[in-house]
Amino acid sequence: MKTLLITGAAGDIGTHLRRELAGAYNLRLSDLRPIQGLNAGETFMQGDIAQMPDMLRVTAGADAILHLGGVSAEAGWEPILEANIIGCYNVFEAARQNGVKRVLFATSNHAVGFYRRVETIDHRVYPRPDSRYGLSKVFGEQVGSLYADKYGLEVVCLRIGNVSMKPVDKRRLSIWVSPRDLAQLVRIGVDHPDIRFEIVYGVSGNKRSWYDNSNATRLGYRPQDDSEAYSAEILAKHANDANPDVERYQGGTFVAAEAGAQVYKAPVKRA
Ligand code: 15L
Repeated sequence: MKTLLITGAAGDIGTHLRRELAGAYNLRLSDLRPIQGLNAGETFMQGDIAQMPDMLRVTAGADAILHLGGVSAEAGWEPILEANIIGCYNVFEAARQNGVKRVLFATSNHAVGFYRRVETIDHRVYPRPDSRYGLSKVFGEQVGSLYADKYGLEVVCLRIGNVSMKPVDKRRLSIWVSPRDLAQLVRIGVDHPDIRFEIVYGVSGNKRSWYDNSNATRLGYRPQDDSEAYSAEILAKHANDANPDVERYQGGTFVAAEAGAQVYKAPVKRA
């Protein structure tokens, strides 16, 4: 059975995936925070992604890495720099040094959050990060591209929408991913025989999706869930946001996540 290292495994996504991937792989869980209550098939190795010696230690002997670790929302530059830029680089570089062939990188819808909601975008669009957090995710995708082209790593970038048991608001109806659909994408990422560098959207088969996820379909993804089942309930509770920028752009509040910031009206299409 393959050993899958999950960084940032103590977080919400890691916790969902531990449950969904149980029995599929030996799960090597890593995080700064300790994880209590390990299940059969799980081991824990404490590590700080910002410290290269830690990453060399935790990645050694893994068959694949799912890199979830880092800051998971908009924040100041310093924590983003340490965890999402230096930390992300360390994970790819440690994988290379240890001969771990395959890396799945948890990127985000916020790498492309300045696309408008009237647009449908695929895996080939130019990045349009909506925040320093989104920018760090673009950086990680490009580290993956470099390491695939230069060193032959097999890299899957999962542009994750919002993971939860049910979509929580109107925006999330378009970007929701159920834990079992995300787990299916992870399994494709770990086990598909023919991967070089891929970007897929980590979303369920949502009727209201802003994404053309044909690259995931090509790799065999067949989502089981669709947020539409929750739309009546959500839309009865969630009106449009009072801030038109939050409503206009796919990234929602992340486009305006700075005190007093004016959002420049990004054009629908760039020249
Ligand atoms: C993300 O990338 C975040 O990690 C998550 O906390 C949510 O904010 C999600 O995006 C979202 O857009 O809902």
